[in-house]
Amino acid sequence: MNRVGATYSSVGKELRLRRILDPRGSVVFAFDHGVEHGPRDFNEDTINAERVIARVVEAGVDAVMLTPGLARITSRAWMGKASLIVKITGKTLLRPADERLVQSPFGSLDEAIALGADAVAMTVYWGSPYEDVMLERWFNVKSIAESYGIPLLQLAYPRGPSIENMYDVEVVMYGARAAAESGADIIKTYYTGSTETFKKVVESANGIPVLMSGGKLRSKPEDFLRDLASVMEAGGAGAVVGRNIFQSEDITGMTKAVVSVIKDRVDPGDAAKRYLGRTA
Ligand code: FBP
Repeated sequence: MNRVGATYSSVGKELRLRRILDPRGSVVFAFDHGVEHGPRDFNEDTINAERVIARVVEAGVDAVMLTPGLARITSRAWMGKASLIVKITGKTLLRPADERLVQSPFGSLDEAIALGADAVAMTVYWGSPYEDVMLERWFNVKSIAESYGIPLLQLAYPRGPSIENMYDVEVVMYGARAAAESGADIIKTYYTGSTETFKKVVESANGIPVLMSGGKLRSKPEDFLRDLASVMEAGGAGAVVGRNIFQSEDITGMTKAVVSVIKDRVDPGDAAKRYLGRTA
């Protein structure tokens, strides 16, 4: 293949993206909840991050998305076994409610590179009164990441006082389009509730891969697996899942079920039966 137009950084970016994006569909394990939500998300077992990550990685995810500090603490669990996405923005629920519409810097591009990251993740709350602050940081990181060939994953979350329903298809489409126009290499956003509507989100991203954001633990795992199947049918590139995996009664089984639905298009009911022992 003629690679004459390629630059060092375009080759580097392609190499890194290949480590995350499986053409069959990608599964990324998000585990930034210690900062985003705090201890309420964990139990006595899952408070040990390395133990959780080891199980999920063993069960076959493509990548883990961690804060720089957690990547360091848990490196034995993922190193050489899954790709690393370092998330360098964050906020805690300890801050006042009206300050939660902005994510602060939570690490740097340099730290992510030092950790060997395959991509860097940053949140933009489209529609927030602090949109400009988050965009300024996004573009500062973007311009340097571009020169090093580091892909940027954007958590493109529409949130703000003028947004009545952040899962509304037009609103999610808007965020996905804006994320694509801001130069995101991978977009992570909300599921809009149906294949038909999620197709529009994928179209809105104009070819930039769209990953579904997991969301709160569903009471029935089959329901979550059905959403994943719908995302794949809509042309989604996979999912970034946190709570629906690590808050599951069977972390390994749920990870395998998620992987099988996304990568092998196993029927959600069959996956729940096979990996979680659920009966219809
Ligand atoms: P989940 O699958 O648990 O929803 O994780 C995805 C994620 O984006 C995390 O990366 C982040 O911690 C959390 O959701 C954000 O949650 P919130 O909607 O409360 O801001």
